[in-house]
Amino acid sequence: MTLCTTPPERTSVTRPLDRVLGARLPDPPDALRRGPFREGSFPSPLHTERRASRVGVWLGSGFVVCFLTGLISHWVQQPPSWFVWPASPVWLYRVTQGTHVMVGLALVPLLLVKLWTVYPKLFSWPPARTPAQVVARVSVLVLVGAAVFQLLTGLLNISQWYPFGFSFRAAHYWTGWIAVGAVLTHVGAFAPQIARGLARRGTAAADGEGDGEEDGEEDGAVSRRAFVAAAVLGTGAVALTQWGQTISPLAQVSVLAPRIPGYGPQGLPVNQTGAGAGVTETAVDPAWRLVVEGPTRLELTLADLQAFPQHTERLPIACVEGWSSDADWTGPRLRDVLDAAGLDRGTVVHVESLQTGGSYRVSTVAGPHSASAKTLLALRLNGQELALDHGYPVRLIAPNRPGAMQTKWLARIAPGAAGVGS
Ligand SMILES: Nc1nc2c(c(=O)[nH]1)N[C@H]1C(S)=C(S)[C@@H](COP(=O)(O)O)O[C@H]1N2
Ligand SMILES: [Mo]
Repeated sequence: MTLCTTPPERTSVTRPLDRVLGARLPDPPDALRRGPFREGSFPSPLHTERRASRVGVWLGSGFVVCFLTGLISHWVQQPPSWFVWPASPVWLYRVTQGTHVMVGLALVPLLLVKLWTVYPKLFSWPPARTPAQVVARVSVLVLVGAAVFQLLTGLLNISQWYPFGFSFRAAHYWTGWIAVGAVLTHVGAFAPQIARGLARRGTAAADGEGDGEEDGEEDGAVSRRAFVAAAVLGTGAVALTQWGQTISPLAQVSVLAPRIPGYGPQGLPVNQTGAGAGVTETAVDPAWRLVVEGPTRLELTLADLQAFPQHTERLPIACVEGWSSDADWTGPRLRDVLDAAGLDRGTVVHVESLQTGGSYRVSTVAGPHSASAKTLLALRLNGQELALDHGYPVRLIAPNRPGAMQTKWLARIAPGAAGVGS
């Protein structure tokens, strides 16, 4: 069976699409069958159902993993009313988001492989013979468009480059739904081909079947083995050069990863500097106070915060971009400070930064995190006073929470509804 070199039907049989349109579609004139439209212009035995479906299984599974881990990340940051994200285990978000980014990066070479396997289909003629083929082809367009969009915006987000005018998170979230819908449509539309492709044994003859390329090793064509090797190497190269931002032992070889665990002031990467946030003066102003709204309104100095019982917790910063890094954080428990302000255990609060703009200047601390003994107003990092770039004089650090919600340079804490202002 072949995907691309089926001889065009030249018989007078009525084709389903002709019936729908009420007229017989003309066959293309031979003069137009040039270049890639020529019959047999894709002799490589690699453009097969077997190859397309095998790569498709990997690609499709990867997309589903990215979709589910992406949903989690979106819901944690913007929770629907029914969604509860726990404060423990402390590493859970680190794992789901690390998986999201690592799998997403590995999908880039896989998508290229898949497109290469099936691109001759673009030149098949006539473009569709049945209404089902029209649906199938449109689903491919949507699928490829959505997949390219997701991988591209994901990559741009990792490099913190936002050349587009829309919100990254909203666009990535909605396109995720489109992509997963297109994957399901695609699997449905191509079910017979996929079933045949997966049932086929991996012999060269099977790959070349119907092509008249039984040996599959024709001069100038890529051999099956070289093809698989290239796909595996490409994916491996992405893994090695990027995954070090998530998996520390790979850090030395991850030359393309923008942030590496353990590197940065006080042994921790910085995502937004004090200068970048415009807080270099306000953060060191002697008039600085941390305001806590509640039945008893507090205006705390740094010394006041140091006078609370101090606790140390080892917690990761787990950025949505995939990098994560453990650190020892020391400071009062958020719940002790809320208690002093007369607020109930587990009150949902907004924590606001000194920063006057930017998407991460406010975050919401949901009930489980507000009540957790591990949620700190950190004054110290890895045994030293917090560096300005890490949030001096005080930052929030909570277990099992995206880095984007570990707000730095705190100015005010106020009770509020869940999901607002994050
Ligand atoms: N006020 C404020 N807090 C912030 C940010 C910010 O831009 N402004 N960036 C967040 C992001 S995206 C991450 S990943 C963490 C990183 O913390 P670090 O720079 O101390 O490693 O801080 C978070 N806290
Ligand atoms: Mo982040």
